[in-house]
Amino acid sequence: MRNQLHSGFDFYPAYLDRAAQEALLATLAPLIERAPFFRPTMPKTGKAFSVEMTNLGPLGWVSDKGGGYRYQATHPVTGQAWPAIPQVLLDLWQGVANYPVLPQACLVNLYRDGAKMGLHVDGDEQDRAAPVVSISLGDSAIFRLGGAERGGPTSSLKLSSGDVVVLGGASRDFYHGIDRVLSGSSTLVPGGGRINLTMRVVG
Ligand code: MD6
Ligand code: FE
Repeated sequence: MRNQLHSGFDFYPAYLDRAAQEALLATLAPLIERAPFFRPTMPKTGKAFSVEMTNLGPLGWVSDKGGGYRYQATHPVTGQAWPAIPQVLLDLWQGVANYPVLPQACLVNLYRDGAKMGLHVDGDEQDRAAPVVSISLGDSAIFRLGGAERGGPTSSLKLSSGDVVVLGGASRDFYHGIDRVLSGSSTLVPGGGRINLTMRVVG
């Protein structure tokens, strides 16, 4: 079932059932072992993100004080190329993105105790026509969606394990973030917490 809540913003609750969520996590585990989670830092202040990250695909999103927000082909700690995006994720993209190009990057966000993500626009991709497809696994989270201007009205939406969100059309440039994660609301992720995957065409 697809709900278009705003222009270009599609919400697919429970797109993946529990078995599919477990299978996806099992597919991801060895890839995350090769490309372990790292903690990005803010471009200006060098302050650490509360979210840990890794990537899949030819390009991965990274941030640090020296280099700022960017995409690069290698893991900032291991120096190795990112593992490929698994076929099951490319199939999911083709099922919901309605866009003729495959994603080059899949950012993997890990939210453990108290992690959150401030309001931001995904702005480091040249191809602004391509949507961003997001998959939530594990603990539920409160997602906040605003508009194109910072400081405008926002609404919140609970994202639960297996939910898929597509930010396309006008909503591709909308502010959004994660207010908080509801700790203990899911048993999916070993050790608890939430994993979010966002697939992007970088351009
Ligand atoms: C998250 N998601 O759900 C953070 N970005 O953990 C995002 O920042 C996001 O859900 C672009 C498109 C969809 C998203
Ligand atoms: Fe985002």
